[in-house]
Amino acid sequence: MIRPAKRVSSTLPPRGPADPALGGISLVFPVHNESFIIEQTLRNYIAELTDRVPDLEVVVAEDGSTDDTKIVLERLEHELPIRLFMSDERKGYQRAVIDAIAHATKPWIFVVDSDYQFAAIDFWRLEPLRKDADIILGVKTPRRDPFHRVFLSWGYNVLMKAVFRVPYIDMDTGFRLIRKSVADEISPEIRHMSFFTAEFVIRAHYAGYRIIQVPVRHYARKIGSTTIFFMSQLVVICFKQFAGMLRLRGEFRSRGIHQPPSKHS
Ligand SMILES: Nc1nc2c(ncn2[C@@H]2O[C@H](COP(=O)(O)OP(=O)(O)OP(=O)(O)O)[C@@H](O)[C@H]2O)c(=O)[nH]1
Ligand SMILES: [Mg+2]
Repeated sequence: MIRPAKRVSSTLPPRGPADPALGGISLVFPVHNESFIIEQTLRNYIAELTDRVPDLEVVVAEDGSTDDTKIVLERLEHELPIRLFMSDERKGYQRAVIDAIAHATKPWIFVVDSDYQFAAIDFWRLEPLRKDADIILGVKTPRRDPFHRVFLSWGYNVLMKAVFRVPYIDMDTGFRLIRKSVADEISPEIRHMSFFTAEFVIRAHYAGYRIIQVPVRHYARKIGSTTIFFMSQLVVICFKQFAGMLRLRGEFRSRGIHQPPSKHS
């Protein structure tokens, strides 16, 4: 089993061009209440990738925002090469990502959180690995979140590794490159864990897909508020996730789904 390095390499691989033979990339941003940062995020990623990724599209999937996010996005739609999808009803992170993936048209999908906690140039740490993998996870190294979040996430990942015997240390990362065919196959099956995307990684692992982990830099949220984890909801979220984990394990058992014989990580 290949474990990811414990540090982000100080040498950044060449900043492109992305290998055209491996196919175009849909850059997908889930967005909810990010009015203060979304313009900076979109402009920086588009500036970094437009001339270096031969066949790029940018999908922006916003829903349920109660701040000025929709207005900002409507303005940017006239200026930037984005495909904008908005909805008044809040979908939640997981459903928003699954719906956005359905809108993507390129052979690869680069799903990135829109609050700029990841550097656009770190895309180049993931991109060259496309030839050897179906899913490339950017592991937050080190994770720049409040202590209670880091601790809970650590416990959660340890539990997932114990229950499903998977080698991944950051399954919910908001920085990942996924082969579109894999996303299309796995997404409709996701049903047990509503707040995280770990279920996607576990299902892909058990389906035998190649998953690679790469350390990437992570930055503290600069502005805006936590949209997924409110302290008051954490206990409920943890309980629901645990129940979802058990249901997923039960489903695997009843369907006779086992670990694939050998894995890369
Ligand atoms: N479309 C959509 N996007 C969402 C939803 N909830 C969160 N997001 C986006 O998903 C990404 C991840 O959410 P975050 O709140 O940044 O999650 P986090 O990084 O784990 O936690 P904080 O940054 O501390 O809030 C961000 O880009 C959010 O704007 C949702 O219901 N719908
Ligand atoms: Mg965030």
